[in-house]
Amino acid sequence: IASDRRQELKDPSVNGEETPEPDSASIAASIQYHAEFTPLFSPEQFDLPKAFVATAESVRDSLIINWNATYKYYEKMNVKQAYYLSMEYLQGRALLNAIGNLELSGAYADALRKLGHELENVAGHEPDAALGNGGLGRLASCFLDSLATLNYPAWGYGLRYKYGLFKQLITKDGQEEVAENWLEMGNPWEIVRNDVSYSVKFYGEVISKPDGSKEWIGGENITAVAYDVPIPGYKTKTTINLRLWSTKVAPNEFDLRAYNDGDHAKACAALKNAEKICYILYPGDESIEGKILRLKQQYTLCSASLQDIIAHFEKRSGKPVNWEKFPEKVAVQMNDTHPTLCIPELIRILIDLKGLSWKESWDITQRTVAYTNHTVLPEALEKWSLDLLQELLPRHVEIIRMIDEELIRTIIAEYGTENLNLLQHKLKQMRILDNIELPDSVLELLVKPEESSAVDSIEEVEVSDEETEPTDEKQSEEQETKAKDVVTFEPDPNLPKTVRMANLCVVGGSAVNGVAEIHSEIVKNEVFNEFYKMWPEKFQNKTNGVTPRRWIRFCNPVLSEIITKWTGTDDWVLNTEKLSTLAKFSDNEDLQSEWREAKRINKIKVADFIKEKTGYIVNPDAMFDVQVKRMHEYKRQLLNIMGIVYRYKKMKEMSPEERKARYVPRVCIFGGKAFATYVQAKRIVKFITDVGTTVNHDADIGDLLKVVFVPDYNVSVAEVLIPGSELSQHISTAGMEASGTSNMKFAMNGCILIGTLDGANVEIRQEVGEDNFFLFGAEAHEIAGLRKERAEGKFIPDPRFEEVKAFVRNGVFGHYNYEELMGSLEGNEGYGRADYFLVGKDFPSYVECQEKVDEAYKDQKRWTKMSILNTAGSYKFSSDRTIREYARDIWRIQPVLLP
Ligand code: 4GP
Repeated sequence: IASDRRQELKDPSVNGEETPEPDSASIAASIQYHAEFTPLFSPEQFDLPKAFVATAESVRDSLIINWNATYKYYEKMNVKQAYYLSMEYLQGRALLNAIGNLELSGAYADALRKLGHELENVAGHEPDAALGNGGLGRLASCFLDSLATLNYPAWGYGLRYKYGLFKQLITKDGQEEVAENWLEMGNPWEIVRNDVSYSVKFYGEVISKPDGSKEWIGGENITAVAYDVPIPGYKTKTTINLRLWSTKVAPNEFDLRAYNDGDHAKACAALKNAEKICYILYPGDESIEGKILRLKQQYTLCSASLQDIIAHFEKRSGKPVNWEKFPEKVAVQMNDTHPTLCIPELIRILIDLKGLSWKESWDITQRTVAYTNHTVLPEALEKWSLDLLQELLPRHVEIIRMIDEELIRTIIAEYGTENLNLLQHKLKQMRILDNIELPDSVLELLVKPEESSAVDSIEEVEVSDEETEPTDEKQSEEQETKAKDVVTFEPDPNLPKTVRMANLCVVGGSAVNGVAEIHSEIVKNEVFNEFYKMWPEKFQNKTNGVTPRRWIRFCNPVLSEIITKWTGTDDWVLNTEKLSTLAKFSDNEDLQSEWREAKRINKIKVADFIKEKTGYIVNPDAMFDVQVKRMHEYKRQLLNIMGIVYRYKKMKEMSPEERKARYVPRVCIFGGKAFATYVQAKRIVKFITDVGTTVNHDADIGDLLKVVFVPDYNVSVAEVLIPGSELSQHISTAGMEASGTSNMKFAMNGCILIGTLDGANVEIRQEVGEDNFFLFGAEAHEIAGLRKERAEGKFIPDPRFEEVKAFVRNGVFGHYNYEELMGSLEGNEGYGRADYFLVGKDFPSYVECQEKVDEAYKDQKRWTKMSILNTAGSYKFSSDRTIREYARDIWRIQPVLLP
């Protein structure tokens, strides 16, 4: 009946694969069909929520056709495929992106108009798929878009969190978190594959079998089920897959007897236990239960994905399976350390289930897996308690011990056993197992034959400082002091025994990459320096990028039209090098006035949005100055707001005429979520909103200064704010921001950056030109010295900074206790790390740089030229460029065009 009805409605997807290009009439029919048959809504209405679901389902039909064609072709050609494993994907909304990529935006807009709705309003009813926290998750989503667009055979794997991260409310007390129920109305983009499910085990024990092999048995069992989200490429039929795992109770685990006996809690325990794994992203991990849950999440992602990847490989390769070929057909990328367990999991499957030897399995794994590092913050380099891991994944711990032993042997082979001091240093830095005794077989290597009968081990050996290896001044100094100490390979009973996941990634991966040039240097020279010295060839840089489809073409249609007009083609969406053509017109008055007009249209949208979300009315003729990103001390939203307070204070001290002449009117916009347990970040949110409350109601100031905190920053909010921004702030303490990607989006949209020499800012400044970037602040190589100076009490703060702190302490922004916040910017005992992020140090250069921004803005011709040159110079930061580099240098995959 449904099929007949579809015929009647002339649904283009009914008659199989060869469908004519859909026109607005056939699209309208398809939307009507889905509206009629969608079970979510009552029949009489066709309101916006229903129109959204029906429209999305009609788009999904086209995507499924392309998805199937892509899948079948890859099967047939048995191509090498890359698999991106990530705990986070910040997909945002999909409707406009999908129809844009299918080049059906016009046809869909017409069809919906026929049915009484505007496409933009319908699209606004889609909830954001916010399965991520920050940059790392959004990068993964940009990569999927580029992979599909460039026709690379690749899939993403992740988890289907029921509630995502959280929804941020801004109240008078600052940030409040509530669960984000993004699946409440169903998700029209996903296709549940009940036939693609895998069993995932926890706990239990490992038994040795008579033939010497091992088996992991018993424990808790759950089932991971695949939910596929089709990812369409731009102007191509290639549609790849984002496979998200959802967890449910394993068959036969539901306790029917308990249920019938009335013990419902007991009967449902297994059910809940399985389902809760996929409730939220990053559950609080202060408690032991929280830690177990996070580990279970990570292992679920790794185990289900690898079982699936291996099943594909076996199916495609036929019998008998030649496992040697596995790395020629499969590349696995670990997005940060969260999927590290895929290393021991792959080895476990190969040894225990496929019967390969340790040597073969280890070799295959190392050739298959690669690792991207996204942060240098020590607290983010994951470490798990050995005991916890041992209990939850006993077989994996055995395998990790084998990898650790293999590593120790490699280190010994490289550096010898003569210099035990040096060896101790290397093992301390590089071992995967931290503070854990050396395996006996290794201890034997360290004991000279004549000593072996006298001592059981060489836990304590006196060494002389002549044997140290002075690689550089700092190190030789360090070693000199240590050389006088006793060398010991015994664990310290007062320290925890842990597994260092990042070290496991470096050892197990074929490649390790940072995400911007400066960050990759820090990765080599600081974070993983000892590994770099041993395996320099493993280390690479892959500067991040963002998709120009979502981040200009679709979110900024007015600017896109101008770019197409002035570059003479819309080809720039695929070949961003074409953007550089704009540079030669940067002084052209016609282009300049069109450019300004586009910005104004986008600013009006931002002003409307601000009014809707915060109630504040802002003037679209003011400069829009934006800082949107996760709330974190190193990103220094505090520096920004302290600068604003300084500006406000100066304004208050001036006559109205004076301040009008001196300052450009500004709307300072903030957005970003603070992690629920991050107290200091939440204090900063509260501070920003309090400053806004005072400043925005100050009649003396009027439109000269407004401070707005936009709640619940996410992909869709970014799509509104970025096109309408003029200045954007990327002001992290140098050396701490791995790359940043919103800086790239802002530059692409003709927004001028104020920033430190950090992350990708360095490369953006190079590309757009030094004159078109507002630079300030200490550089990465100075930071350690500056922190030392601070700690020794030698730092003398600028009087302007002292003035601002005193102003805040006077209660100008209300009676909330700002003592902790202000105190943290001083060397005071008891306030944490005493301005560890060097806000006080960079404050004077920051406010002086902001004065230059005002001067530049007063000259609108100059400003517009800078803006055009930012777009023109941003072409390198397309994720298409980044993905080509990963494909060429790490995954070794080729584009595959569907016939
Ligand atoms: C982020 C980094 O903080 C950011 O600099 C970078 O651009 C982004 O990854 C993508 O590489 N890191 C995270 C994280 O999101 O959770 O560590």
